[in-house]
Amino acid sequence: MNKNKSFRAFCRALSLYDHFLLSCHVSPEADSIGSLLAMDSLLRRLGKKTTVICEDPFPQRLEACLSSKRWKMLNELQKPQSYFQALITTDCPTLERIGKVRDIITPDTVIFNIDHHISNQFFGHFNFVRPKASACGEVVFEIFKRMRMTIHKEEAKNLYIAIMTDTGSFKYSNTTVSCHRVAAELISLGIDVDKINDAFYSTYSLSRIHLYSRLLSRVKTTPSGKIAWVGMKRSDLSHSGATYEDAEGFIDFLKYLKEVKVAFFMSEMKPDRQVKVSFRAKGNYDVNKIATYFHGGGHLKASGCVLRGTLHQAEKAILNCLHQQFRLG
Ligand SMILES: [Mn+2]
Repeated sequence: MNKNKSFRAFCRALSLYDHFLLSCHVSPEADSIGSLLAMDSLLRRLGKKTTVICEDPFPQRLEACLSSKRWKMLNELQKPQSYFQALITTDCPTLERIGKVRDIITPDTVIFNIDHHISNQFFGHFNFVRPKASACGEVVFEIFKRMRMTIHKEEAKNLYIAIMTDTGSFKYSNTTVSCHRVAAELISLGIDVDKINDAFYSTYSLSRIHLYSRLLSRVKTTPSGKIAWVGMKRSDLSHSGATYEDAEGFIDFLKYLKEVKVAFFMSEMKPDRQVKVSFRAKGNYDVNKIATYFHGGGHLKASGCVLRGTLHQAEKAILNCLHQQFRLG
C-alpha cells in the first residue's frame, strides 16, 4: 500500500466532515488520552466541531496535568444524543476498545482509526496505523507534521505525556531514535518537563506507600530468583486505606530484582474468588503466551488475565504454567 496516498486520502476525508466524535479506549491511559486531546485541538483549529467522549474516567494523576476539561464521560452526554458524522479513535487496536461509546455511533458514521498497535484490525474507513511508532502520540505528531500544522504548547504537552508514558519514560524496548527526536522537538516548544514529571509521577499518597510496604514484605521468588511474585489481598487495601489504582505499577518493583526474568502480580478482585494477574518479562520471555493460556492477552513483555479461584490457587496454576513454558526454576 502506498502510505503517502493513503495519508492523503485520510486528510482529504478529514476535511469533508464538520462534527467529530473523538474517543479513546476504556480504562484510558495517557497515550490514548494525550493523542486524543491533541487530535481534538488540531480539528478545532481547522474549524471543526468536536465532542470528546470516553466510557471511563481519566486517571486522576493525568487529569491533574491537563489544563482544560474538554472531555465528557459517556453518561454526561446530553440527550437526545447528537448525531456524529465521524468518529476518531486513538490507541485502539479494535473498535470494541471504545466500549459503550460504540452505542452512540450509527452505521453511517465514518471512522478514522489512529493507532500504533501491531495487532490493529484496520477497522476504520480511514486508518493511520504506524506499528513502529513508540506511542500513538508519535503517530499524531506525524499527522501534525504532514498536515504542516505548527504544534501549540498544550498540544506538545499532551503528545509528550503520551510518548513519555508509553515508553516508560524512554526506558522500554519501544524507545527509538525517532521517539527521542519527537520528544526533543516537543520540549523545544517550551513544555516544562520537570513539572510534567512531578505532576505525573510524584503523586503517591501515604496510603499507597503503606500498601507498598505490606506488599514488599511478602515478595516471593523461586530458588533461582528468576520468577518473582506477590499476591494482594483485599484486606491489604482496607488496612492501608489504598485503592486498586494505587496498586498499579507495583509490579515494577518485582522487575527491579536483578535475577528476575518473569514477574507477576496477583490481585484479589471485588467479586469473590477472582484474581486479576499482571505479568512482566525481561529478556526473551513471551508473557503474552502465558496470559493467553489463561484467556487474557497483551504484549510480549507485559500482559494480563483473570483467573477464577483463590490467590493460592492462582499462584499454583501460574507457577505450573511458567515452569512448563519457560523451564524457569
Ligand atoms: Mn499506546
